[in-house]
Amino acid sequence: MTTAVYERILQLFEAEGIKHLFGIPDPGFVHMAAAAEGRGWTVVAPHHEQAGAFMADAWSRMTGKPGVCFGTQGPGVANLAAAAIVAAKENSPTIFLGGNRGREAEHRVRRGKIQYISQPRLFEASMKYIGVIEYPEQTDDVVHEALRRAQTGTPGPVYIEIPAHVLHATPDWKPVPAPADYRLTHLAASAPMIAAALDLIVAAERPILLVGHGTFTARAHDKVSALALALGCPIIQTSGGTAFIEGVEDRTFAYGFSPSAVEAVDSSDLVIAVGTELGEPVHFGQGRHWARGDAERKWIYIERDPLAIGVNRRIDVPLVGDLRDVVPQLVEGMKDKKRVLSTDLDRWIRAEATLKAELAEAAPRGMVPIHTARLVTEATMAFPEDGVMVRDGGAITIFTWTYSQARPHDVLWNQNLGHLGTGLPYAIGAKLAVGDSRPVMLLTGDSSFMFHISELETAVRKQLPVIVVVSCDYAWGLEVGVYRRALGAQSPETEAHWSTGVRFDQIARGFGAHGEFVEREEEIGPAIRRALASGKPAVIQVPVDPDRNATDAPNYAEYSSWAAY
Ligand SMILES: Cc1ncc(C[n+]2csc(CCOP(=O)(O)OP(=O)(O)O)c2C)c(N)n1
Repeated sequence: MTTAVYERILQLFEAEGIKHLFGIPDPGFVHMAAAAEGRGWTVVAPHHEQAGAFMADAWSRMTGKPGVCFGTQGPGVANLAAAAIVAAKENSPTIFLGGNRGREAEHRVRRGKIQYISQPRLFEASMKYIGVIEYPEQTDDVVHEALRRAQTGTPGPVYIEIPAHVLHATPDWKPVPAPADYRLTHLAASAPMIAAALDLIVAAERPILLVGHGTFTARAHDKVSALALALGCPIIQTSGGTAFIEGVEDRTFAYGFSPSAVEAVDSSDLVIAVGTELGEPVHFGQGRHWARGDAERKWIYIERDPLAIGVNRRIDVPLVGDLRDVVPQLVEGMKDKKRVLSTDLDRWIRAEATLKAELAEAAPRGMVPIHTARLVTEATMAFPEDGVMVRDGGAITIFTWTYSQARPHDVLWNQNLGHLGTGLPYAIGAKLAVGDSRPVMLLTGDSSFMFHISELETAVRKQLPVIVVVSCDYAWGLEVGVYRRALGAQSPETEAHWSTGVRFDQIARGFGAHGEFVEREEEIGPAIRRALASGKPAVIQVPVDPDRNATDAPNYAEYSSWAAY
């Protein structure tokens, strides 16, 4: 066998079901990229390595597998370093591959080494593992350790450096092992802990399920819906877990933003928390909406990392394990148990439906430029069947909490770090994961869209018909309100930092995408439908009233309460 290191790495990833690669090829990666294409992989060259890493992250979120991106020695890796911070904060098991010159450059005592930096240290703060393949024979060990660490415990990014001198070596290889041969692929909770959890469940009168980001990135939608149905209880979404699970959409309420959620949380006597860090946006499960009844309320926490237990709050029954294994254990255990189903659930469901209908009416109509609340209402009413929603921006994101009329089964946004510019790359990565089976729609602020607008070309080149709806106030919307509140005055730089003449629809057409400029609310839905019918990537630019966008963000007090805990 004469397989080179670069191809062996691909074989090791294939064993994990990975066949997508994101990066800008250079001499260090051109062989790997070509070999990947030859092996039937999809190779995507973005216009910025950071965007490539975001695409890999989104692909991972939609498949439950690690995404893989790469950066060329020096500058490519420098661009990846910022994305690594984002991946770490988002608990994303993205694998970052870095090229580098041969290892003799590392300790060569010279100044002015061209396109060379000592790269591993750039990632020390963000990576769960850093491995340099110093010798070709270490390839399997390093790649397996990376796959192991990225996917064990709390998921997170890893960095593998492949110096030029090992890339083309062809040592003898053993057969490629299956994942279960080198890492833990299942982790069920212990029987006594499951029994203790079932005792709490049977004794509870008003249980709730608190569902976070991890539920969706683990692709455990069905398993968690079975638990919600068995419990007969509401699902409360964390700010990271804003998707709706098929079949139980109507009993799903957003923590803090939905009065039904607030009432369900306040009156609950048992919380079963799944796929969440219990972070600041849920007030650590103990402040604000939880405060009343906190001492009596019981907690079951399903979590992969034993070190997370008891940190943000006291946990009565920790179920340490992979939620994909533990949730079915609970469902199975409940089969022969009698449960009284919540009598309030129907009332909460009706209240939520009434509220959503009232909000759809209340969102101001007839304004030109359009009110952001009306844009969100119309765009989410036209949200395509079984679509994947991607969110990016400031004010538009906050308006969406309250006004969204859609109940997407997957929502991607940068929740933990709040990193703008992820929207278009996430949409592209998600579309690559779902293919033709599901549409993908991004709702974004205009400034956020500008970060990686060049990736429209990538979407066109790779024939990925993502729909982008741009809320356009020609400013850093949310920050305009912040400046006004802080300074009591307008700030030239936040309010007029770019020309009001920017035409995203024309930019889109310039890239070969479909573009529409929509000034009237009644045109938003038809424009989204035309965009879907075009079969192309599409940008729908909707100018919004900049003052209302800056100052009318609803439920702002709830949003700003996050950091208070
Ligand atoms: C990378 C990054 N830089 C800066 C910020 C701070 N920030 C949060 S919201 C916002 C304004 C976003 O403006 P826009 O995309 O136009 O959305 P809008 O607020 O108008 O909906 C900024 C600058 C951030 N979250 N991320």
